[in-house]
Amino acid sequence: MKTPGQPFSNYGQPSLQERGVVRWISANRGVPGNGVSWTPLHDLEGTITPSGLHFERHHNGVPQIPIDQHRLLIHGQVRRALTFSMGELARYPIRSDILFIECGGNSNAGWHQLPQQTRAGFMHGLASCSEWAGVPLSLLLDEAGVDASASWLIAEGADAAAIQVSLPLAKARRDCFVALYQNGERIRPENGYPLRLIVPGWEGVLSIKWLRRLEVAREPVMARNETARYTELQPSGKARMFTFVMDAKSLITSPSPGQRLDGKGVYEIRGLAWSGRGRIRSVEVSTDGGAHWAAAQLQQPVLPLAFTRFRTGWTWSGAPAVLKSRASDDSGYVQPERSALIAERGRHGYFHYNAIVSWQVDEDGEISHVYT
Ligand SMILES: Nc1nc2c(c(=O)[nH]1)N[C@H]1C(S)=C(S)[C@@H](COP(=O)(O)O)O[C@H]1N2
Ligand SMILES: [Mo]
Repeated sequence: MKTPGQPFSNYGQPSLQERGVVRWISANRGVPGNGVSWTPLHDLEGTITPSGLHFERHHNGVPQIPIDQHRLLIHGQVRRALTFSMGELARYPIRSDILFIECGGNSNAGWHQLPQQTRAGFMHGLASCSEWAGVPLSLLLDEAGVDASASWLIAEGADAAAIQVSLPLAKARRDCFVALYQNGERIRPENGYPLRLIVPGWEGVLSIKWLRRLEVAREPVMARNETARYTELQPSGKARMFTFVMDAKSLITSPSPGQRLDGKGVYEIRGLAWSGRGRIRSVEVSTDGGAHWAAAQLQQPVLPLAFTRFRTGWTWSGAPAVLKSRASDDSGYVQPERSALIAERGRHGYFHYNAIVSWQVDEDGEISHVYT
């Protein structure tokens, strides 16, 4: 208190003492620029993911795009094709929504035979939640004049992956938008600067980053990532595809593996829940491996298609305990136990793993991931 502090800065950074709170990067060595980075959900509170910690999934690196040269093209089955500069787009009415984005491959280590031992965010953190602001697609589609014969929208990004996805037009009109802003500032390069598609509640792959082209079409494009990927063989022998919606999931972020309970006594169990179908209606927590459940408190406001924070008090006796959380959404969907998910989907799953997660607390207060 006896000397002045540090000078001001043009752009703030977290305290140096928090430098351990970072994304965990898993790069695909064979393919340059291909990989993921995970949000450290276990180190965060509240529901908004700081932009610098938003998870990343890149198929071919992060393109550096000059905002004044970038254009969005809307064409295909339309009365007239349209091209927008970013400045022109910014003159349209903008709306903002707090929404999660989750990769369809998030939590896929849950399909492994043995429970993976990593920090909670490094298994389930291909999911993040931001306030996204941009122009509703319905406005732009109406201006282009969509042909009545069209029922799909094909979106393409400007990265070297040339990734394309197909989206039903009805969804595009209902709540999709092209975003220019993330958490109040321009979208970060990693998350799609200067323009990205936002497809609320559906597989992250549909939210095309560095968006350059929207084609109104009669049929889906059947690109590699919606045929060879994002399809799964079912026990019936048929493969499912276009499994767009992300089902309800919940996760206890604290206590969680890598943290340690410091002796018996009172703790708060804290976690996140979300659903691609709508609002989280309830989250139940069990501290005895699923024998008994009690409703946790939901932090208000509970927003549709957004992270919802849940919390509940717990007195730890010092004896081994298994902690679980179970989310339900307003469509009536209830997050399944792992055994039920496997019974329904079989053993060829890779995407859409959303089973109940179990953390075991041992006598020393150490926490590990278990299957029950
Ligand atoms: N152009 C482009 N868009 C893309 C991708 C990509 O590699 N290129 N990855 C997709 C996938 S699989 C996901 S899960 C989300 C990840 O968005 P984020 O990196 O902002 O978290 O972007 C999607 N959009
Ligand atoms: Mo993804």
